[in-house]
Amino acid sequence: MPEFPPYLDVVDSHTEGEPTRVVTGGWPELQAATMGGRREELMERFDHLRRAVVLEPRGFEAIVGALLTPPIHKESACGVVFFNNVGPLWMCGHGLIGVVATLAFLGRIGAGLVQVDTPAGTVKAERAADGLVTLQNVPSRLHAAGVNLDVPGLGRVTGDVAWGGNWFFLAEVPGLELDFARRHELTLAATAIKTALKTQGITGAGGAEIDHVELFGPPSRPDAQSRNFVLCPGGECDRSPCGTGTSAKMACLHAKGQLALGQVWNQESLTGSLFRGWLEVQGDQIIPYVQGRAFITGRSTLFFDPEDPFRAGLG
Ligand code: PYC
Repeated sequence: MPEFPPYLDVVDSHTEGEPTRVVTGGWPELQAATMGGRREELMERFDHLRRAVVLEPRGFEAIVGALLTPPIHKESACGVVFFNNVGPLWMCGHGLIGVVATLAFLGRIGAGLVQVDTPAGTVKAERAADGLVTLQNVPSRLHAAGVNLDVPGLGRVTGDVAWGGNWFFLAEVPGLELDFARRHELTLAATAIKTALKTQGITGAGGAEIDHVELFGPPSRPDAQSRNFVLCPGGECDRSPCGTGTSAKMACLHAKGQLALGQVWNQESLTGSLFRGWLEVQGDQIIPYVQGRAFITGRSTLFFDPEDPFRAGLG
């Protein structure tokens, strides 16, 4: 059995409904010099701690973990490696907003601009005095438009492949009601799409696995343009509108001439919460901005009793 530290300090929050657990202390320091290297190191050396933090009995499958590390760039406040119930993420929009709220809660930052290094690249966020966070995400792009998939049980599904800090397949599937109460049915449909992507050899750039599926339908809020359902890599759905997913969506709309630079896109989630987003251009890159709010829900210390058969998590 790999070694456990005596304890881990964590702060819990949710961003527009989606939980984040930030590990603020107790995790042995990662040695890799790059954020990509730290992501690998987390998988290779500390998978037992990833599982222990986010899985039952200490967590549950929708929680995204965020390990704070020293920064890579001297202008950054910290680095962060995100992880979920099956492994590390490249980037996480709701999680980054949760990290900013957590740093503010701990008194490590005030209102204003903060820069954070992630495995997908360095991002910036601005925290207003009232707690609203505006994330400036990594450059996002449409990778392949109008991809046809034959999906058992659903038939022909046409969608786009895009990068928003994670890889997404984005589609509208008529007949599916995007309601939190229907999440199990939606999860089955999105999982069938993910399986079809794999069997039909459809990937992101360089053969990267498309590990998020995002389905769209009409909004229920008058202030939103669209409602979504996002299947995350571990089979859970995002309770927020998904920061990287909203970024990918805006990049697709822009590439198709349906969203101008600076035009606001209000993305509603499956739970009715909202991210406000827009795009800017920097050189030849499209930079998404995503605005949302996180609330601190707890602060605790996790213990790993050597006698506990489930100290490395369940499942
Ligand atoms: O907000 O980017 C996001 C995200 C990814 C997975 C869950 N949330």
